[in-house]
Amino acid sequence: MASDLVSRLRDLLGPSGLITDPADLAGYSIDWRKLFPGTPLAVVRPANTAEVAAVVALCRDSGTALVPQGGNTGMAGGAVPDKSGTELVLSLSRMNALREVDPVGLTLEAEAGVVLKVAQDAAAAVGRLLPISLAAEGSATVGGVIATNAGGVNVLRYGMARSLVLGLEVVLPDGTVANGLRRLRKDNAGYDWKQLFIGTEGTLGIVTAAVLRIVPAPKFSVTALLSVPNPQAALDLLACAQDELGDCISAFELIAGSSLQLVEKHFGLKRPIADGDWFVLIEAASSLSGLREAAETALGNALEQGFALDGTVAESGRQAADLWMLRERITESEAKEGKSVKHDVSVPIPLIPQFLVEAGEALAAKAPGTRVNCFGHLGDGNLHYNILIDGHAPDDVNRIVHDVVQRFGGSISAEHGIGQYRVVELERRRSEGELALSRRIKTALDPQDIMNPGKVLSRAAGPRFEAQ
Ligand code: FAD
Ligand code: 2HG
Ligand code: ZN
Repeated sequence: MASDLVSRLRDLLGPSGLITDPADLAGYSIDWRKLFPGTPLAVVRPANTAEVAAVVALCRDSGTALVPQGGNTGMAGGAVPDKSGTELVLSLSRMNALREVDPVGLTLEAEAGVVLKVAQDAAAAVGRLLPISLAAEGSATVGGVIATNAGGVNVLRYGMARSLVLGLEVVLPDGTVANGLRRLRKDNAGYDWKQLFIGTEGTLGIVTAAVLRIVPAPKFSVTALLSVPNPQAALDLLACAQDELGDCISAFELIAGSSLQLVEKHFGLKRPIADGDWFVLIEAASSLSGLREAAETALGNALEQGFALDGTVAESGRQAADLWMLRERITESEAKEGKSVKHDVSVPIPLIPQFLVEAGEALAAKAPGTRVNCFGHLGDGNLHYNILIDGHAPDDVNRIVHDVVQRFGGSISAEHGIGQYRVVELERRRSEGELALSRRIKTALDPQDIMNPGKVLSRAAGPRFEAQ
């Protein structure tokens, strides 16, 4: 049966569209954190939407599970197959045409496999900005960013990936192509069905192409690194900066001093200001002059009121990039430091200082010896509250932190998604009504449970099929 499918796939896609050699499968089989090793039946690399639809139709007819994969930079193990040797990985890597950049209509149309950085550069080449930025942008793809509803460092100003998607083309689990590649700002004609495929991690269909919103590129920007006495002062600084700079603030990142120490230890990068417990990396951008003066006024006020203790403002693009490098190297430094459990959490912004106190207390009491690596997008209420577990059981540490998150009315995944990493925790913490609704949507679109099964929701063996 499986060999019959593989030979049909070979006929359909030709030699460059199918990988079966175990050595070549390796790179597609495991997530970058090496937490979820899998064994694919094969990897298919269709060259266009029609080929994707034909592959999906073959999978539908044979009941074969499919796992869409973009750049495989996801944080939740969503893009890799299980160990059964029966799941097909569908890589979008050959669908990498950047179709059009429209600097007047402010749109960019790209196939799903286009690397985010390539799309950003294409927008920049005509003086426009694709306003989504994350440390994995050199490998993450347009399709993956949409499928995970990625966030990154500019959400504060421009929103998450969802807010940038104007049009979408998807292949449904029965092989139907839904082409909604419209370039419209306003479109209330019928259901806005594209929302179903944004952030659902390839469990409802395969994104094959998208039209994204771009914006005029700001001409001026200011980047500053400040040390702050505590997280509450960081919030006071945010309010102070918002009073002076308004919606020009494009990034407001909180970084623990211990996170910068990891970056210094593993990459030799030194912060240009004195050591401290907490830091804020702030960026503002505008096309109107006077930004730097406004930023200096805001920072002066913050220093005067004691919200900031020390600070530096980048004098050049190079210095700004160096400040950002301190922030962007944290993930890799954490990986080099040891085994960690990631918590990509959000809580209401004003509650962040108290959340940090209570999460710290819970860990000290129940998992002594663990170390916190905390950094993240303070302006969005999203912290990466990662724990170097030093011998403790990952699931126990996970529950301790998520219990506190739940008490604060927060989310256990602000931007990275659920994948296979957080399925149990999601099902533990979402209300029954919300889970029932999610299962109903999944069953309606994918009654055979062939589209990335076991990701986001647990496999269909139980309630989904019983409900039919
Ligand atoms: P993959 O990892 O290949 O896939 C992710 C999920 O999407 C999987 O479930 C997969 O099945 C599905 N998928 C992929 N392509 C498609 C498609 N075409 N159709 C349907 N489903 C698809 N994320 C953030 O949100 N913010 C950050 O700041 C951030 N920083 C990161 C920094 C580093 C160093 C790294 C390694 C990762 C970071 N991430 C961040 C996570 C990751 O980069 C994003 O989730 C990104 O959007 C994933 O894109 P990808 O192409 O690599 O997707
Ligand atoms: C970031 O903000 C990413 O840098 C990665 O979302 C976070 O490593 C992490 O946990
Ligand atoms: Zn992040």
